[in-house]
Amino acid sequence: MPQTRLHTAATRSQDHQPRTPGRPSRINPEAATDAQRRSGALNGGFDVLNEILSPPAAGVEKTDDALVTAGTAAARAARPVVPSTGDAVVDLREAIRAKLAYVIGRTPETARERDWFAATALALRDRIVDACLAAEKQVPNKRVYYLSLEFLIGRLLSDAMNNLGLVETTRKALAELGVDLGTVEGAEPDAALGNGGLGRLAACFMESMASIGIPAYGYGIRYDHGLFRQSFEDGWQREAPETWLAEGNPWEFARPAATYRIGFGGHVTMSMVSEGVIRRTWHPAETVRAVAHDVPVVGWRGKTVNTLRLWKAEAEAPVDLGQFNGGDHVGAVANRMRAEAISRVLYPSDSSTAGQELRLRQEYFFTSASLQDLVLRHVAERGDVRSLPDHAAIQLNDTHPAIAVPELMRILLEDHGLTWEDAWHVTTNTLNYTNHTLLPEALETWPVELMERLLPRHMQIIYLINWMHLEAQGKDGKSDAAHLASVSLIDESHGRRVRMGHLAFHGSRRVNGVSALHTELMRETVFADLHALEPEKIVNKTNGITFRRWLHNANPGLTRLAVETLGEGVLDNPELLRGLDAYAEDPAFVARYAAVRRGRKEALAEVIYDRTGVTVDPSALFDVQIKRIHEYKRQLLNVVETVALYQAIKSEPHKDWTPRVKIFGGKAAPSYTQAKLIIKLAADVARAVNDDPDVADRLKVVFLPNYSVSLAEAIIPAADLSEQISTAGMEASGTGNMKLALNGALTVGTLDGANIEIRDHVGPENIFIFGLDAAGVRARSAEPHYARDAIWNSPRLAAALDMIASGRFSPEEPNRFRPLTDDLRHRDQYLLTCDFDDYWRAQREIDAAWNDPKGWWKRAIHNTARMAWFSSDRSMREYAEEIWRVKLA
Ligand code: 26W
Repeated sequence: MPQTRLHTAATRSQDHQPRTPGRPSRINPEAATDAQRRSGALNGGFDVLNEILSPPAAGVEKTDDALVTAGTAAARAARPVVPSTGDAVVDLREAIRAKLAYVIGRTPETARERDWFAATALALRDRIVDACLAAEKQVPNKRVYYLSLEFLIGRLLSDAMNNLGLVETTRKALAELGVDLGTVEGAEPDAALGNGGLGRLAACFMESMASIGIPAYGYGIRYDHGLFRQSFEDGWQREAPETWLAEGNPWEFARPAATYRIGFGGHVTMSMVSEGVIRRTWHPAETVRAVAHDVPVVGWRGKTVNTLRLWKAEAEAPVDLGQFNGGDHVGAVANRMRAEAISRVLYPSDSSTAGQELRLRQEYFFTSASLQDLVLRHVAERGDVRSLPDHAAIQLNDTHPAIAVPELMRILLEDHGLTWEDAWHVTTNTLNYTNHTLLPEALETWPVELMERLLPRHMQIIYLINWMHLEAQGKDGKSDAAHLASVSLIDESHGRRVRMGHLAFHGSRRVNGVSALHTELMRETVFADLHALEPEKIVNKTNGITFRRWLHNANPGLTRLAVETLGEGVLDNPELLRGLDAYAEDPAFVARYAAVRRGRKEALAEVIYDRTGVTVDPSALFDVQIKRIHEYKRQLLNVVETVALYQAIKSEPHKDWTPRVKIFGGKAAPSYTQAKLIIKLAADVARAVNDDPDVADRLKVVFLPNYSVSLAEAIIPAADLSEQISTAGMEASGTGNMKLALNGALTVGTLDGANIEIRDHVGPENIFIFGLDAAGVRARSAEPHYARDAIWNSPRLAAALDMIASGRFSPEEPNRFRPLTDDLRHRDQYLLTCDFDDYWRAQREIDAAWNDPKGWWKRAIHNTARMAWFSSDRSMREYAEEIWRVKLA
């Protein structure tokens, strides 16, 4: 057995000690298990309504890190310190004080903001632990295992406080210590263990599963460095390593007792077990240890606590003493470096496969550790691995963990002695696969040669699975070469490569897309032939977002308004938001709704000033496009329209233009040259427009650096307009579109991904749709010279492109943007030119709508009122029922 559990006996006391790597932690177990914490608000009932209803004290609105300027001392001085006598507050205050002293080793006088954050998180974590330990004792009938290479969770403090009903208690406890909660929240680094949509979806799903009571584990990698930090140097994106763990992570429990060996390379031997029964055994050349680190995920009202288990890679031996003693001090740790590299950094691309060996090592590393862990748990609880499908449902988040198909087979065959048929039955009744993209460059394939070298046993298993799969085609009379080539797990057309999507599809019980359109396109395009073989397999599960984070936490003002209008039930049942429809034209309600937005726009204006130096007017229309930078998402369409608008304003400077602020945020993959050039163009256009006295504040352009979950929380409640303008058929779903609409931004969008379902829910009169639909895109792409014709037919587009190409925005380098304009003129794969005029029309319609405030707010309120279906609680219920077959209480 190449992979065995190193230790089984959990050493609880050790497990529960908070780790603060990089710093000797002074742990006082007595203080850490302070009995007082038991009398906290957990036992005292939830003051949720009060938490939401009580207006935040001045200056303690949710803040973004750049806004947190008040130092602890200043914050202390600004607040009168009135000791409380309330039990919950006193208990928490004392718990925080104890953590500060005995875990962090600081006094209130010497503590930095970051120390207060750690002490607060540790004190709250204690309150989570009780529920956690209680959950561990129960064996649920079925658990969900969500395998994802990415979990883009952001900050956890607000989430934890809110779901435990302890926001006000914490605020008061800290205030009595002279510390401002907003400042403490701002000191938490974002856990940016993901790139974008797929990673954030995994985080929303984890929160929803805990909130609706689905027993679940998330499995991923504990990257030392999450998504890179983005800065701008003269408008060019620069990347710097992100260091979220530099001062430890107070939320996590290191679990050295849950460590597994992960093998790589080596060879496979055969032996005869009995007559005719051959056993193959893998002998890896190298092994790496996967050590569990658990982050508790608290559900709404603290009912369920699930676990996000992240694996850290460690070497078998920290140092080769022989080499060290021989004087080779670097060589002595080379092996360790190679092992630890696996969990060192998140791959920063979500648009094309890196195709590098380290990526495949990451994928196998976390998949194998997770499967070993869950199989061990199952056997410990149920005795027989054959009943795995009855008690476990595994969800593969995209193809990144698709190696689970041969790995689960290997574990069942080698470690548990199952027959091939039994192992295949267990595998294909436990695994499920979610597809998140149909873009060809993002569909994973691995060279057979690399797989054979790194995972020789898995490659054998894949060959055997494929052989049986293709044999079955022959039996069904479908043995023509074209059909076999299309359904084969191996692509023979560009060298021999394993198609991870096909492997995941074939090894899963259910395969899902993430919006109605996307699922339909899966059936019609990439998986058409596999779909024809098993028409029941593909199902749709439209994405969702957790309202706790994206409404309650991000927008407490709007939440308070909803609660005051509809009652606190709206916190538990988002469908009740529908009641706001009745207030869409109620002047008093509209005034309050508008005031909430205004407050958030003022706050965002400050963030914009702090980070870019640009002054914007909060009464202008805030037009927001926040997402990864990718050609198919068409930030360039937005920038070209900005240039056209700039030209229009310049040619008629005295016209009554609707004031607009175009706000961009998003990162480009470091190697994605074209995307980085789009960022630079936005920056150069911003410089020209913002400085032009003719424009006089009627158009401002800002690119906020280092877009993150926390920045999204600051931008989304302040947005008036949401840009969802991808080429139809290319955005699988989108989830930012849901967050913005829920918070009352109107969408300008194409009929793509979940935009279509958003239109169905909010009503066509409350969304601005433009451009070609997916069928139109397909037809138009087939026309020769479509871009040339579109530009020819649109003088406005032609003029904007000419201006960019002329070097007007880059006088120091006139040809800088030729790669963009040449591409639009000659190729335009994303049909920007074809959609331009209709986009312009929609934007001018939006200008007119903005000038009718009553009409605008009515539409905004209808958006908030009608988005309940997009709660990830709904998504999770659908998965539970139709994919996982998990019964909900
Ligand atoms: C291997 C490189 C790579 C890495 C990640 C390719 C593709 C990905 C992801 C599948 C890209 C991604 O994040 N897709 C997004 O998933 C969201 C959640 O379902 C959707 O809302 C977005 O539309 C989709 O682009």
